[in-house]
Amino acid sequence: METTFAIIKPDAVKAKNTGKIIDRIEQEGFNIVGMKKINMTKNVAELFYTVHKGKPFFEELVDFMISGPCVVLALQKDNAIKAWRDLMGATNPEKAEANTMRKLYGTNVGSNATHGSDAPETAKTELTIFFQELN
Ligand code: IDP
Ligand code: MG
Repeated sequence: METTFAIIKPDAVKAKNTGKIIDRIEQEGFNIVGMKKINMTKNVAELFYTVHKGKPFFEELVDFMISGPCVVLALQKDNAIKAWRDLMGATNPEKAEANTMRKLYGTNVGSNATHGSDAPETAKTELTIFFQELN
Protein backbone atom coordinates (compact mmCIF):
# COMPACT_ATOMS: atom_id res chain seq x y z
CA MET A 1 0.00 0.00 0.00
CA GLU A 2 1.18 3.47 -0.90
CA THR A 3 0.16 6.77 0.68
CA THR A 4 -0.21 9.97 -1.30
CA PHE A 5 -0.98 13.55 -0.35
CA ALA A 6 -4.04 15.35 -1.71
CA ILE A 7 -5.60 18.79 -1.35
CA ILE A 8 -9.14 19.88 -2.06
CA LYS A 9 -8.18 23.41 -3.07
CA PRO A 10 -9.93 26.65 -1.97
CA ASP A 11 -12.02 26.94 -5.17
CA ALA A 12 -13.58 23.51 -4.65
CA VAL A 13 -14.16 24.10 -0.93
CA LYS A 14 -15.76 27.48 -1.65
CA ALA A 15 -18.02 25.88 -4.27
CA LYS A 16 -19.19 23.25 -1.74
CA ASN A 17 -17.68 20.39 -3.70
CA THR A 18 -15.78 18.93 -0.72
CA GLY A 19 -18.33 16.19 -0.04
CA LYS A 20 -18.61 15.11 -3.65
CA ILE A 21 -14.83 14.83 -3.98
CA ILE A 22 -14.47 12.87 -0.72
CA ASP A 23 -17.31 10.56 -1.79
CA ARG A 24 -15.54 9.84 -5.07
CA ILE A 25 -12.23 9.21 -3.26
CA GLU A 26 -13.95 6.54 -1.15
CA GLN A 27 -15.87 5.08 -4.12
CA GLU A 28 -12.55 4.65 -5.94
CA GLY A 29 -11.22 2.53 -3.09
CA PHE A 30 -8.85 4.91 -1.31
CA ASN A 31 -8.55 4.66 2.45
CA ILE A 32 -8.52 8.13 4.02
CA VAL A 33 -5.80 7.90 6.68
CA GLY A 34 -5.60 11.63 7.42
CA MET A 35 -7.93 14.55 6.75
CA LYS A 36 -8.27 18.09 8.03
CA LYS A 37 -9.62 21.47 6.97
CA ILE A 38 -6.99 24.16 7.25
CA ASN A 39 -6.23 27.76 6.36
CA MET A 40 -2.82 27.56 4.72
CA THR A 41 -0.41 30.29 5.76
CA LYS A 42 1.63 32.16 3.16
CA ASN A 43 4.84 30.63 4.52
CA VAL A 44 3.52 27.10 4.20
CA ALA A 45 2.08 27.74 0.71
CA GLU A 46 5.46 29.10 -0.46
CA LEU A 47 7.26 26.12 1.07
CA PHE A 48 4.79 23.63 -0.40
CA TYR A 49 5.14 25.08 -3.93
CA THR A 50 8.85 25.92 -3.66
CA VAL A 51 9.54 23.90 -6.86
CA HIS A 52 7.54 26.54 -8.78
CA LYS A 53 9.33 29.56 -7.24
CA GLY A 54 10.38 31.98 -9.98
CA LYS A 55 7.70 30.86 -12.44
CA PRO A 56 5.32 33.56 -13.71
CA PHE A 57 2.32 32.03 -11.93
CA PHE A 58 4.01 31.49 -8.54
CA GLU A 59 2.54 34.50 -6.72
CA GLU A 60 -0.92 33.92 -8.18
CA LEU A 61 -0.67 30.29 -7.07
CA VAL A 62 0.33 31.16 -3.50
CA ASP A 63 -2.40 33.84 -3.26
CA PHE A 64 -4.94 31.31 -4.51
CA MET A 65 -3.91 28.65 -2.00
CA ILE A 66 -4.32 31.10 0.91
CA SER A 67 -7.55 32.64 -0.43
CA GLY A 68 -9.72 30.37 1.73
CA PRO A 69 -9.78 27.08 3.60
CA CYS A 70 -8.71 23.86 1.93
CA VAL A 71 -8.94 20.20 2.92
CA VAL A 72 -5.71 18.20 3.10
CA LEU A 73 -5.80 14.41 2.91
CA ALA A 74 -3.52 11.41 3.22
CA LEU A 75 -4.82 8.73 0.87
CA GLN A 76 -3.83 5.08 0.95
CA LYS A 77 -4.27 2.55 -1.84
CA ASP A 78 -2.16 0.31 -4.07
CA ASN A 79 -0.30 2.73 -6.36
CA ALA A 80 -2.08 5.63 -4.63
CA ILE A 81 0.11 8.32 -6.24
CA LYS A 82 -0.78 7.36 -9.81
CA ALA A 83 -4.35 6.40 -8.93
CA TRP A 84 -5.05 9.84 -7.44
CA ARG A 85 -3.27 11.68 -10.28
CA ASP A 86 -5.42 9.71 -12.75
CA LEU A 87 -8.59 10.49 -10.81
CA MET A 88 -7.66 14.21 -10.72
CA GLY A 89 -7.03 14.51 -14.46
CA ALA A 90 -4.77 16.96 -16.29
CA THR A 91 -3.59 20.19 -14.63
CA ASN A 92 -5.70 22.22 -17.06
CA PRO A 93 -9.37 21.25 -16.51
CA GLU A 94 -10.08 21.89 -20.20
CA LYS A 95 -7.63 19.11 -21.07
CA ALA A 96 -8.71 16.76 -18.29
CA GLU A 97 -10.50 13.49 -19.12
CA ALA A 98 -14.24 13.26 -18.61
CA ASN A 99 -15.37 12.43 -15.07
CA THR A 100 -12.05 13.45 -13.46
CA MET A 101 -12.01 15.80 -10.46
CA ARG A 102 -10.49 18.65 -12.42
CA LYS A 103 -12.88 18.22 -15.35
CA LEU A 104 -15.88 18.07 -13.04
CA TYR A 105 -14.89 20.72 -10.49
CA GLY A 106 -12.02 22.78 -11.91
CA THR A 107 -12.43 26.17 -13.59
CA ASN A 108 -9.06 26.92 -15.20
CA VAL A 109 -5.38 25.96 -14.94
CA GLY A 110 -5.01 28.01 -11.75
CA SER A 111 -8.30 27.13 -10.06
CA ASN A 112 -8.21 23.40 -10.70
CA ALA A 113 -9.93 21.98 -7.60
CA THR A 114 -7.35 19.45 -6.40
CA HIS A 115 -3.68 18.72 -5.81
CA GLY A 116 -1.89 15.38 -5.80
CA SER A 117 1.72 14.38 -5.20
CA ASP A 118 3.57 13.40 -8.37
CA ALA A 119 6.18 10.92 -7.05
CA PRO A 120 7.12 8.94 -3.91
CA GLU A 121 9.65 11.57 -2.75
CA THR A 122 7.21 14.47 -3.15
CA ALA A 123 4.46 12.49 -1.42
CA LYS A 124 6.78 11.94 1.55
CA THR A 125 7.81 15.61 1.69
CA GLU A 126 4.23 16.87 1.34
CA LEU A 127 2.82 14.45 3.92
CA THR A 128 5.53 15.57 6.33
CA ILE A 129 4.52 19.23 5.91
CA PHE A 130 0.84 18.66 6.69
CA PHE A 131 0.63 15.39 8.67
CA GLN A 132 3.49 15.28 11.18
CA GLU A 133 1.16 13.14 13.34
CA LEU A 134 1.20 10.31 10.75
CA ASN A 135 4.99 9.91 10.85
P1 IDP B 1 -0.06 19.72 -10.99
O1 IDP B 1 -0.87 20.37 -9.88
O2 IDP B 1 -0.94 19.02 -11.98
O3 IDP B 1 1.05 18.86 -10.46
P2 IDP B 1 1.97 21.71 -11.60
O4 IDP B 1 2.55 21.96 -12.94
O5 IDP B 1 2.82 21.05 -10.56
O6 IDP B 1 0.60 20.91 -11.83
O7 IDP B 1 1.48 23.12 -11.05
C1 IDP B 1 1.07 23.26 -9.71
C2 IDP B 1 -0.16 24.12 -9.67
O8 IDP B 1 0.16 25.42 -10.11
C3 IDP B 1 -1.29 23.67 -10.59
O9 IDP B 1 -2.11 22.67 -10.03
C4 IDP B 1 -2.04 24.96 -10.80
O10 IDP B 1 -2.91 25.23 -9.70
C5 IDP B 1 -0.93 25.99 -10.82
N1 IDP B 1 -0.50 26.30 -12.18
C6 IDP B 1 0.24 25.53 -13.01
N2 IDP B 1 0.46 26.12 -14.20
C7 IDP B 1 -0.18 27.33 -14.12
C8 IDP B 1 -0.33 28.42 -15.03
O11 IDP B 1 0.16 28.41 -16.15
N3 IDP B 1 -1.07 29.48 -14.58
C9 IDP B 1 -1.63 29.53 -13.33
N4 IDP B 1 -1.50 28.52 -12.44
C10 IDP B 1 -0.79 27.43 -12.84
MG1 MG C 1 2.80 19.28 -9.47
